[in-house]
Order: sequence, then C-alpha cells, then structure tokens
Amino acid sequence: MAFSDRVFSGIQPSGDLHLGNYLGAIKRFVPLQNTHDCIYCVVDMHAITVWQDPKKLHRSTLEVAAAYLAAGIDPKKSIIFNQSQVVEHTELAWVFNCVARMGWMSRMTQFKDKAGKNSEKVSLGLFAYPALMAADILLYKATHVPVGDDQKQHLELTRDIAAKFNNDFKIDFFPITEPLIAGSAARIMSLRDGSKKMSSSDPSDLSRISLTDDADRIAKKIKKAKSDPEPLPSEEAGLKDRPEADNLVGIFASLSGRSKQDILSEFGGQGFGVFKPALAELAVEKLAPMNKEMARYLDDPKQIEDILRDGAERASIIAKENMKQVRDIIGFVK
Ligand code: AQP
Repeated sequence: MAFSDRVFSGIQPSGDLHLGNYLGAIKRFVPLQNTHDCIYCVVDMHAITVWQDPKKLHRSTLEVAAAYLAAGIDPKKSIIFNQSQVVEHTELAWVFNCVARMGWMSRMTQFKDKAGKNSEKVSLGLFAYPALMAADILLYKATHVPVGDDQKQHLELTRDIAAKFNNDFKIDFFPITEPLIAGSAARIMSLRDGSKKMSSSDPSDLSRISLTDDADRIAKKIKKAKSDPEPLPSEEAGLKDRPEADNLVGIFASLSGRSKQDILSEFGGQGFGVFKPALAELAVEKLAPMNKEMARYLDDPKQIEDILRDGAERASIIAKENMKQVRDIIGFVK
C-alpha cells in the first residue's frame, strides 16, 4: 500500500528545553511543514514515566508548545497538541504492548541508562515507553519522524512493531516509518563532557544551554565549556578523538546552517580563545529571538491552551478513524 507522506514527532514536557532538543528536533520540524503534512506533539504521557510535579508538568507542557510556536511551527498548517488529550494513544499503546516482545523491550538502551541499577524501582511505564512512542507515531500512520540520534533504537522498534502487526494480521496496515536523523545536530553533547549527550536530566546546569537562558548565561556556559589546549584543525578528520572540540564545532555548524568543514576552513589554526566568543555571539544571535517569542506566547497561556485544544480535535479525527480500523482488524466486537 502507498502511504501518504506524514511527519510526526514529539517532545516531553519534563524539564528545561535545551539546545539538543532545539537543534536535534524542533529546528528541523519547521521546514518539513513545506513538504509534509506535520503533527507535532507535546508528549505529556511520556513525561509521567518519572514523577512530575503537577503544576510544573502543566507549565512545561505550555513551554514546549510555546517553543514549537516560537520556532515557527504554524498551528494552522500543522497540528500541535498534547498527547493526553487524544486517548487513542493509550489504547494503541496497549495493543502494541501485546505485539512487542519482552526481548525487544529489554534491549532498549535508553531504559537501561535511565533505570541504571534501580530497575526494580522504576515505573512499568518507563519500561513500556517505547511501545507508547510507537503508538504515537503509528496512530497517525506517520511515514517520517524527525528525531535526534538517541531515538534511533526506539524508531527501529517502531518499525519492528509495525511489521509484526502487519504480518500477524496479514494486512499492510501500518507504514514502516523512516527516521529523519541527519547532520551535525544529530547528537549534541554535554558542554562538560563530550562523551555524554546534552540532556535535561544532567545534574549540572553548565552541561546544557537552555532555551530560556539569557544572553549572559549562554555566553558564560560557552566560556566554561570543556575544550582542549590544541588549536582547531583545518580538516574534519582532525576532530577525531577530540569530542569536546567536535561538539562545539558541530553546534556552530548547526546553528549557522553551515557544514563542519566550512567552519574549520574559517577557524582552523585558531584556539578556543577566539572560537568560543564567536560561538557565544552566534548562539545568542540565534537563540535570543526564540527566547523572546517563547516569553511572548507564555504571557498568554490561554492562547496556547486554545491552540493545543484545536490541535487535539484535529488529531482526534485521524486517531479515531485509524483506531476503529485497528479494532476491526483485531476482531474486537463493536
Ligand atoms: N543532545 C541531543 N542532541 C540532539 N537531539 C536531542 N534530543 C534530545 N537530546 C538531544 C532530541 O530531542 C527530542 C525530544 O527529546 P525528549 O523530549 O524525548 O527527551 P530525551 O530524548 O529524553 O532527552 P532529554 O531532554 O535530554 O531528556 P533526558 O534527560 O530525560 O534524556 C528527540 O527527538 C530527541 O532525539
């Protein structure tokens, strides 16, 4: 069956949005609106796989929606909504809990990283999280999912679930979704440790640039970012075994929309004393308008809530139709 092109992606409202979320995901959502039918979700049900303070969850949900809008996602053209307003996500997730195999789920590295030695004490939801993510995507028969590199394994699981469902019921119902992971922003690393991804759960605030950081804070964090004593190389191959330098050059490339090689052609031979201030200036120039727009949207929470409700109504139409067909395929009595 030919599936029409549709993009789906989501972000959890579980803490401060950071530069990794912006460059790896949100920024890439915007141009896709010109070529695809797009659905962008605030995945609040994913957020509660770990404890969330209710007031903060509410605020963070509005913040993620504000970031979508501030980045340039048009709520008339694309659908913006929060996951919990469309109940079919949980219904399809249950079906997928019954399709996915324990062995597949047990191999998910993000669960192992997040649960650590505490796997007896984490929620069942944290373990089942990738089945809910597959449901988010396949509920809309999305063909393409823009995500950061850290979500690659979950996307592979989504493809396995779709294929097994199709095979079990001898029907070509779900598309085999393609991840859209590309470029220097695929994995933005911590500013304090080039071997760890930039993440909202890192205890060090200096490890990440938050989208709510002001110009002074951005400049301070870049100044304090871990680097090395060598000058930058003139060729990309020279970044090998220099994770911090590679990360800072990647951030520069991604913020400016240029290639890493292009950046090295300009800065090769220069030290971080020159490169870091240039990076700070660029980061402030690119993030300040977004920061200002987010604040403007957040000044009017009701407007954001209206946009989310309207988006949820439009998403529900697609979700209800697809879920009705899933129930028929499974054999549930109506
Ligand atoms: N460091 C990153 N580089 C590139 N892309 C990233 N993403 C996250 N971190 C980076 C992408 O942002 C989207 C939303 O991510 P999420 O809400 O699912 O959060 P996460 O992946 O769990 O990452 P966080 O925010 O850092 O949370 P924790 O600390 O809980 O791991 C996804 O497309 C993701 O790939």
